[in-house]
Amino acid sequence: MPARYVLHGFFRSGPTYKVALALSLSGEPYAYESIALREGKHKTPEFLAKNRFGQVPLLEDRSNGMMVCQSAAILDYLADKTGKLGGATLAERLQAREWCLWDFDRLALNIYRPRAVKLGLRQLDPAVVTQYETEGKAALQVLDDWLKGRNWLVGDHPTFADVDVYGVVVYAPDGGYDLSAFPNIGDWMKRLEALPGFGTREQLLPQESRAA
Ligand SMILES: N[C@@H](CCC(=O)N[C@@H](CS)C(=O)NCC(=O)O)C(=O)O
Repeated sequence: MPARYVLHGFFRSGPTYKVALALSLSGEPYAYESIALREGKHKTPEFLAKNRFGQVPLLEDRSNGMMVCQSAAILDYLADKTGKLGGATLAERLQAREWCLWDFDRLALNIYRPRAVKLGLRQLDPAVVTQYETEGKAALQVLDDWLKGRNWLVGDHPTFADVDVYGVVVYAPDGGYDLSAFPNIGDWMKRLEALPGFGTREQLLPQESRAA
């Protein structure tokens, strides 16, 4: 029987990695559809019919035909469907969502954009990059302070908040950030990397499509 989920994504996409990581940590097999962003495959009528924003990741649930976009919404959906990584209570679920919203507001772009510049995927005025870096460091400090004396972002167990934020922080060195300045983040990353089902970007995001 084919896998229930199809992840449509791009191997260099941080938000795609978040979803692949949540699926893997949840022990959920998935097919992978590689979307060639450089060829504009995400802006074709066929893809836009599945995701109005014309972006990856997109999660297809073959059991009910649902197409879910925006990585944080996908993580929330998967927690609902798998019963994993969703927090122990409604309060924890809400806190996990709060972290995801904070992440995209304060952390993600400040890391992803300087990384894209370093990889030659974007060209930005150096003053803009400096602004991203200043705000990125401030956000990393908030995260590091929160993790002092805590194993996980929410409650006593890993949730999709950890996956969401890890899926950004792991790209920070590519963006020129020195994570050794944030020891609590480093310890937390090691804890997450030790979880059963953990896979690196390279392990979870192939450059080619993969059936399952
Ligand atoms: N907030 C979205 C961001 C998704 C996103 O930025 N995707 C990028 C790839 S990493 C993309 O599809 N870029 C092409 C575009 O926006 O046209 C999420 O978390 O899923």
